Amino acid sequence: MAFISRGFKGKRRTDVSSSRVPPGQHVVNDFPVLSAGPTPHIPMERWLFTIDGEIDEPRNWTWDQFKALPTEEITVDIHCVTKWTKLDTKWKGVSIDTLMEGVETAAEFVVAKSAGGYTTNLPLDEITGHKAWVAYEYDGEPLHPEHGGPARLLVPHLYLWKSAKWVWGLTLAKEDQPGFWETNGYNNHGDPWREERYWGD
Ligand SMILES: Nc1nc2c(c(=O)[nH]1)N[C@H]1C(S)=C(S)[C@@H](COP(=O)(O)O)O[C@H]1N2
Ligand SMILES: [Mo]
Repeated sequence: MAFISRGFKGKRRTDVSSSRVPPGQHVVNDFPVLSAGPTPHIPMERWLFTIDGEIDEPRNWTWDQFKALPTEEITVDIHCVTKWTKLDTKWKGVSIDTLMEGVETAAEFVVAKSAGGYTTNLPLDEITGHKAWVAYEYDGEPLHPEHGGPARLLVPHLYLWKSAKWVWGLTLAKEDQPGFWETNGYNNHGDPWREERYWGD
């Protein structure tokens, strides 16, 4: 249906097909804050990023160790299920490929875990292969606590609820385990280009 109605608007259709804005989204210039709970205060001496679950030797990094890992600068468009899109956001962080280097695992899924208890689930092959980062700078500044600082997951090809703020671990698993929003009505996958917004989309 959406495709047909778009086809009737000859002029706009060109805009739509060349657009970087997924269906149903509009571009914002500000950076809205969306959190299901309060911003957790994380003492840096207690911050520890952990990869556990389906892995022979769990890995972890203190903040100092994490900051010493190779970083990447990423410029990406981000899309929230509440329909805002922000273009060309600039981040610095560590690629999941770097964190997973040399890991042999039978896992096909991960659950990202955050301070405060938020979780979100992802297929492992959608966060590896240069598709996701743990970001700790935004626009050249340390990531603001409201936006997930000290560090958040950044998975720009999926709706932003998959980009867990205050992330401090990934649990590898053979079975998919829906996270916070995925058990509260949001789609299990969340591809903005397919409008996978809610359960059943
Ligand atoms: N830990 C945690 N991460 C979270 C959330 C949350 O409530 N807690 N909200 C998600 C949702 S629904 C969105 S849209 C984005 C919002 O990120 P922002 O506040 O930086 O815009 O964070 C995602 N990550
Ligand atoms: Mo969201």
